[in-house]
Amino acid sequence: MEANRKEITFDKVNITGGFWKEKQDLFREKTIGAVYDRFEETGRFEALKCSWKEGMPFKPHIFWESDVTKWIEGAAYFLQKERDSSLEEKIDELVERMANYQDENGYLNVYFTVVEPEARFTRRTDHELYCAGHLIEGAIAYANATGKTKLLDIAEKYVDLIDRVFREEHSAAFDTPGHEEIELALFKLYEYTGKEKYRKLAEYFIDKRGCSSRDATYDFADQEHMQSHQPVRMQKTAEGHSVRALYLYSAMADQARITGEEQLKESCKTLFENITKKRMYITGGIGSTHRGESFTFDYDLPEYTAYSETCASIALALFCRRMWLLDVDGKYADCAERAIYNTALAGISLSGDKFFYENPLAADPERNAFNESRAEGLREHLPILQRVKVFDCSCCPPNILRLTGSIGDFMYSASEDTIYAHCYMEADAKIPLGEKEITLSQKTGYPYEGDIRLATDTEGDYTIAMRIPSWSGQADIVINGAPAEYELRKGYAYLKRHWKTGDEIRLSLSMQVKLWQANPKVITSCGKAAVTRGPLVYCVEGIDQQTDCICDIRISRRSAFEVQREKLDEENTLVTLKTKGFVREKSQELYVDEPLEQTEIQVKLIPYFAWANRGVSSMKVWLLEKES
Ligand code: FUB
Ligand code: ZN
Repeated sequence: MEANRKEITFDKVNITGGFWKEKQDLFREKTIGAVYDRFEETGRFEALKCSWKEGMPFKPHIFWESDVTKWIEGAAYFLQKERDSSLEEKIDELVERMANYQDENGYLNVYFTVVEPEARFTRRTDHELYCAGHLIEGAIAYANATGKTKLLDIAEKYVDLIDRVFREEHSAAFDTPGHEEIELALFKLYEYTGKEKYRKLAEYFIDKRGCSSRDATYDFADQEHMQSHQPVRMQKTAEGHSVRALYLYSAMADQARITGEEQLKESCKTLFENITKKRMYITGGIGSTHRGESFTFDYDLPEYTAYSETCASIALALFCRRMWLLDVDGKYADCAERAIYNTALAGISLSGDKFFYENPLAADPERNAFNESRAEGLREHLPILQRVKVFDCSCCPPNILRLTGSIGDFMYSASEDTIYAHCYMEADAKIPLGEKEITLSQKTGYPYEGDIRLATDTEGDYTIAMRIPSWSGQADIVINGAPAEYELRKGYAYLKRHWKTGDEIRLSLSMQVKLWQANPKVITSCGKAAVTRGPLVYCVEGIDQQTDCICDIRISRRSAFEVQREKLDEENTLVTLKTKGFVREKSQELYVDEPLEQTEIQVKLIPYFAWANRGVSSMKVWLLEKES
């Protein structure tokens, strides 16, 4: 039996400097307000007055409440660190509106109150339970941050109704949510309140999925879309809508941790392996197609039409964080960082107020006009070249807000005698460990630099397990200046000793630039290489290159890379890479039967998350690899 590991949540951690402090400051100053303003302009908050009538603008949408409560959740994570009365006033006003239209019996969804009240709990695909999940998470976050429990009371009253309707009476037209989310929220509510009924309801939804004939009112493809094609414990491959899938897998991992069930834990591991070995972009993006915003089949990872929704990578990171509580293996934090530092962060502009929904691995302005997914001509969020302030379907902006506000969640976990350091950030932390509370302070230039200094202020016998990322190859660890003795297990260096106040671990990770090839079955990436340094995936943007044909750029793994901290624009400094590359001479012909001469150019690469911040430009992650 493995030691019982506990999550260490962000409230035990204070981000004090470096990369994430800059992000959190930006989000506090800009993003919270920017998302609020857009939601105000688009009627999401007005809708909560619950006074819409036919013919009026801003007809409420079935999942507008989830946008609102996700925004509240994100804002609450910032309030947890720094109270702000004017922000709280805004939230209190929204809570008041919700309290006013909550039904006597606890029901809460504005669409099914003013537009189709007769259709409550009749259509599985209509997101009522998804909204309830986000309500729960928002309510817990706000109560935690401020001590104000009105939203939590609203959420609990609604959950009590859901429990009665779904688990006791079976009076809804379906058994399990069409869009998962409530399951993981219910586990959170169970752990927050200690009330068993919430755990039972979460387990009911998970165990019933794929086993209910009342849910099977759609065809097989739809069942896969909602991960209902099989009972969850039989599912071996990640299928269907990628955000739904990863919220489900996250809840399954919660259930496995809480109940100790081995079979469910094995299922989670199997799904993780399928995703990371066969269905995930090198950027940590998942969901290869806009059709159903879904997974497709093994090794299908197209570049230009990658869907790779921001929310899906956030959900993947949430799943990974749960997995490292089940199984301490560095691959989970490797994957979480891949998703966070690349796709999730690409989801927001460096200015903090514009968003991508999809995160393709290549973009070309001309080609984009004919992009397969744009052919439907319907949705503004289908592959776009510049981030926008709001989408019709605005799930991603508040999701990146809540991720960034709670990013400290990804730093540590703990068992009775071991602290696991998973993702590195500059922060102070107070970690409960057995009877003790361990005070740690971390200093680092991560993700641009591989030097991590972790100092303890608490004397005692315990172990600190430092993750050695798989990309780092070589890692040096010294304690108080002397080489450390440690045991290396599944990507963690276990440092066990009698720690004294002021002891400092210094971990030096090699930040060597790496070129990666994809499995030959990834047909669009054959003959190409992707460049990484540390956890960051790099890309080329047309604006920086000495050629207007970036898809012809060839790089070589034998060429040196110059690593430079430099300004991307007036406001943003980041680490760029420069290397020698080659492009072919231009030709007037469409086809030639002699190889075109190649000329040498300098190629500049920037972190993928920073692309599309300097106007419209072409972009590419996978570059042709020059063999000789
Ligand atoms: O349907 C609710 C959310 O909107 C999903 O999670 C996203 O994929 C987007 O469709
Ligand atoms: Zn989204």
